[in-house]
Amino acid sequence: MIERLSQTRRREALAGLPGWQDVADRDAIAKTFTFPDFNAAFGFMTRVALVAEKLDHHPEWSNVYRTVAVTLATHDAGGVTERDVALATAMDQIAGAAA
Ligand code: HBI
Repeated sequence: MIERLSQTRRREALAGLPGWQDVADRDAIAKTFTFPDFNAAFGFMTRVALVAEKLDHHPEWSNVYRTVAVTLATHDAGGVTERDVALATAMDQIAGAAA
């Protein structure tokens, strides 16, 4: 069973993930990505979906026009783990290539 991050590790991880923030009312991290248009936003989601399947780790997300709001938590652990850091890192890389 994977473990939730320590406070120290979580702060360190968030410091390296620009735009990602703690969610106020639960143990999770979140970011809203904004793209030039819907096509770029949906392309991002498509590419992330393939990575998520490969990692067997899946985002909670919603899309409105050219924005994608993402929340990450590891449900099996009841909070934020290295799996969320890995998926957040992949999302930032993919968004950088798509924006
Ligand atoms: N995605 N975010 C998230 N959290 C999980 O705990 C999780 C998941 N995707 C797949 C998954 N767990 C499976 O490994 C288990 O439900 C078997």
